[in-house]
Order: sequence, then structure tokens, then C-alpha cells
Amino acid sequence: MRILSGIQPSGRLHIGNYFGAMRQHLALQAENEAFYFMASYHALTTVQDPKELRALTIGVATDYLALGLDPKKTVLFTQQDVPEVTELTWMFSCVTPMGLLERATSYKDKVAQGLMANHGLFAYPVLQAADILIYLADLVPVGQDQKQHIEITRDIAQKFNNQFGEIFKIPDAYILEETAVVPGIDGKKMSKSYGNDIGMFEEGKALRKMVMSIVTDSTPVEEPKDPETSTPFLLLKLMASPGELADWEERYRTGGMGYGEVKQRVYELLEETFAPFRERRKELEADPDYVLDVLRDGGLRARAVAHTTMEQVRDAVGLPISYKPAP
Ligand code: AQP
Repeated sequence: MRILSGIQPSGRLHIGNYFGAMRQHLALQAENEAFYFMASYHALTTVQDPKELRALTIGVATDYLALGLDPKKTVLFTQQDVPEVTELTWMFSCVTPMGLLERATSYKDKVAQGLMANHGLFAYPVLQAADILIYLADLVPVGQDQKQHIEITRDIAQKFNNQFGEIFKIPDAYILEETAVVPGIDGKKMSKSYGNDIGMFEEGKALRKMVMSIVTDSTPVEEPKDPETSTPFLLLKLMASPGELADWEERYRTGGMGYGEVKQRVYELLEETFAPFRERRKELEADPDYVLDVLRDGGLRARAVAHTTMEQVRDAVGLPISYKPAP
């Protein structure tokens, strides 16, 4: 099966990106043909400082490698290394009804948060459809917030196929229920742009401070508490063994347990879970040429697939180009 997913280099990655998407990306690479990319064109809708965008893009590639992405097997690349994707975006724009984009909740949410209402942000799902469909992907592992965007991708593929012939596969979203929405320190969806995130590579005092600032209610220590609405418990669920989790659940329901205790355990589990990745990341930071080589190789492999798709697409819409572009 062909797997495709992307991460916006719009800030430092957080544990919501890891548990919600990247952990699945890494698990799927063994048995499948996987393509993962840094969605830099998407990040440009919000990050408009060139130095920052460059550093964040390399940073996300380094994160993927530190987490265990195997670049010999899996294609890791940056979006801009496949410029055909913007050409396909235009073709898709011409078959995408405005109403489909006007219903997209992510655009409304971002504008409500104060982000500039630019056309790139509005047209984001069309670029995302091109990202996915150009590689003829079967499965797209993502968090819950991307569900609507994958539905838009499927709609666009169907509209294009109905108009011009069966070129595109209709991909499925792959969303794990138990990690679909990782809460942030304020209890809302953890997000780079909400200031409520816990960095994946944070450690020591800074990490502990962040975990200790998780918002909880004011139920006194001796009273029973509801684990399922408690952010520290929801974070424990991502990392603790089933036996340990059952113990915590009982302690929540019985009473006599303070939130400080459970936060301390969340902190310890985060340290343990991410320690090996942090070490590997430090090694990779010392070898930036290796990361760039991986991206160069991935870009060529991804572009070769996109090039073949675009030859068919141009022909199907009646716009073949009269010279052979360099692959
Ligand atoms: N809190 C989350 N829970 C579960 N999954 C999440 N993802 C993001 N946050 C959570 C998933 O991570 C992948 C990469 O996301 P992205 O960085 O490309 O964009 P996003 O979904 O918009 O993530 P953020 O952190 O909210 O970024 P900003 O603030 O820049 O918009 C996706 O599969 C996403 O579902």
C-alpha cells in the first residue's frame, strides 16, 4: 500500500504531532511504501520569515529521522522539491466548488485565532489534495483535525475523475481513535499555534514546568475525580502500560489522589519515552549535511512519481506541454 502524509514546519513539533500522526507514520513504513514530506508551502501561509521557514523545515526533517524514519526505505522530502504539486493545485482549483472550501472549519478556526485571512490559507485544502493525489496514495495517516481535509481531497479526486477520466485513486484517512486528539496544557487540542503545546524534544526542568502547568479543576484531593475529562490522565493513556493505567483510573475514581502526583508521572513518562529520540536528534544536529542528502534523495524519488502522474494529467485535461521537462 502507498502511504502519504505531511507535517507543516510551522513551529517546533509537539507530542500531539507525535502521538496523533508521526508514531503511525513510523509504524507504517515497515510494511508499506511510504512518502512523508515537510509541507513548507502550507507553512508559508503563516510563517513568512525566510530564515525561520528554512530552519523549521530542516528541523522537522531532523525530527523524523531522530524518531526512526528509515530514509533508505521511506521517501522523506520537502514539498518545494516537487513543484509539479502547485501545477496540479491549479488544475484542482478549476474543479473545486467554492462552497467546499467555504465549509472548511480549519480556515475559520485559524482566522478566528487572528491569523491573516490570506488566499493560501483559504485554498490550503486544494494544495493538500494535490499533495496526496499526485503520488496516487492509498492511505493518509493523520489526526482528527485533518479528517475534513481528507474528505475534501476525496471529493476533489472524484470531481476530477468524473470530468477527465479515472486518473486519481480515492485515498482513505487513517485515524487512530485513541490518539485522534491529543489535548494541550489548557485541555483544548494541542497545537503549535495555540501556545498550549508540549515540545517533543523538551527535557528536564523546562519540560517539568510545562507539565506542571496543565490546567486541572479544583476538586479537592480526597474527592473522586473523572479520569476521562482530565488532561493529565488523557496524556498518561498515551504512554502508561495497561496495568499502570488501570491503577491510576482506580485512584481517580476512589479519591485521595492529587493532580500533582499524576502530573509528575506524566513528566517521567515523557522523559522516558522521548529520551532515545533526543539523543539521536543531537547526533543528527551535528551532521546537517546528512539530513540535506536525505532530502535531496527523497526529493528526486518523489518528483519522479509526480512527473509520471502529471504527464497523464496534462494529457487528460488537454494541456500537454510540447517539450520534455527535466525530471
Ligand atoms: N493535538 C493533536 N492531536 C492529534 N493529532 C494532531 N496533529 C496535530 N495536532 C494534533 C496531527 O499532526 C499532523 C501534523 O500536523 P501539522 O503540523 O501539519 O498541522 P496541524 O494539524 O494544524 O498541527 P498544529 O500543531 O495544530 O499546527 P498549526 O498550529 O501550525 O496549525 C497532522 O496529521 C495532524 O492531524
